[in-house]
Amino acid sequence: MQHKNWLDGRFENSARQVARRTSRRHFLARLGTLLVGAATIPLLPLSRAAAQQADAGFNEPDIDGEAGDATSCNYWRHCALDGFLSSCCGGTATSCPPGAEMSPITWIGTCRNPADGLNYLISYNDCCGKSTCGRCLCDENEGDRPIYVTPKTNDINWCLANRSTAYNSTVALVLGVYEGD
Ligand code: ABN
Repeated sequence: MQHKNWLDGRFENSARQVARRTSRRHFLARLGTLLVGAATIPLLPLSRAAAQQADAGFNEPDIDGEAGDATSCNYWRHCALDGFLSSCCGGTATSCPPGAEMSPITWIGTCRNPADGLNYLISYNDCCGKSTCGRCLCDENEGDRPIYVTPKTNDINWCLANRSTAYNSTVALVLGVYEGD
């Protein structure tokens, strides 16, 4: 029997790798992964919750006590807001400026309201489709996490899922009382 030399071995390995990568089975496996991945995106609770808000306007729960200054970075609900305040850009703390569209995906923070001492879950939706506002830039990072904890990362342009990815400003929507520890 003839022994394979080093060069034969290298050729054989790379030929096998090419065959593996271009096989029908490999293609179908990749396609399957892609389809399953795409199908699960709308199942994400964040994505669905925020899409409803963006479509239907937003009703916040009743919150006791003084409302505070919505144009200030120190306003309690802005505790994890990294971006320009919609309320300084023609919108309000809960609505985007005219002509801007709310992002259906968001990041979530937990902020304490000093007026009633309760912690609230806050959804930070970016306002998209208009050029950057440039007023009231806040860099509040309470509970901010690295990018691999996606729903808690505030340093991302969440307009990436919108028709226009242009970032204008950000709103802070109170989702409800945080019941955790
Ligand atoms: N989510 C606010 C934002 C937008 C663009 C870039 C960084 C942060």
